[in-house]
Amino acid sequence: MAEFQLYCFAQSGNSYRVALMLTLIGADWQPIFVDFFNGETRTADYRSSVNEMGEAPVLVHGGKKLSQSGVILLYLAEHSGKFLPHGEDARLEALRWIIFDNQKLNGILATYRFLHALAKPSGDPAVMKFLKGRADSALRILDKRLASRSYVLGAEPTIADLSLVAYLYYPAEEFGFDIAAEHKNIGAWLDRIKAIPRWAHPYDLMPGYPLPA
Ligand SMILES: N[C@@H](CCC(=O)N[C@@H](CS)C(=O)NCC(=O)O)C(=O)O
Repeated sequence: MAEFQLYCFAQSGNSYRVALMLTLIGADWQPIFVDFFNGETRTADYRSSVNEMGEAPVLVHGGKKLSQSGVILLYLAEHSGKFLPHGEDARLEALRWIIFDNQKLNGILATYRFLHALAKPSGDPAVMKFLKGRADSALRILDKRLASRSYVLGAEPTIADLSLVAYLYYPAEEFGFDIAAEHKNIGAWLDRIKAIPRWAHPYDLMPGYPLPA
């Protein structure tokens, strides 16, 4: 058995943050497929034996079982010494961006993409308009941040970057708009992260793609 197990599925950008981190740090890990689209995270069994919050990702490492991608990223950074923000100020700054990301950026973008590309029926137009406005606003904030820095905290990539890329490599058709083309600094930053050795696309890292027709 691999050292780390990750409960995840291919369409989950929340899980991708962790799958990417494990891959970039060269960890010995294996995915455990979560059948999200058939309701696995809503089952009593999943909630009692995997995650009471009913979410993926969940990381298992020896006797530890962790959920919330931000917590898992911090754990892996401290464990490996890689993508770790150094010093108290940098650590707090990374957490500030991770929380912003979870709530306002990928937190909203994930729902928008789900309602656009995966839900049946797809989202109500008024709801979609509201979510798109919120997502655009958060993307503009990140784009501005990246105008004067290579990565979110500065010259080196950290867990803040690995959180913020969550849904941003999925195909533009799944959103109905092209994030990298509309936000040039984000586009350049995504290319820089893609150039880190061992980078892989979410659909190549996690099981469950494509969805059955
Ligand atoms: N803030 C959480 C979000 C996790 C999350 O919402 N995961 C989705 C899958 S992409 C999920 O399991 N949703 C189930 C639900 O909300 O019922 C994290 O970053 O880990």
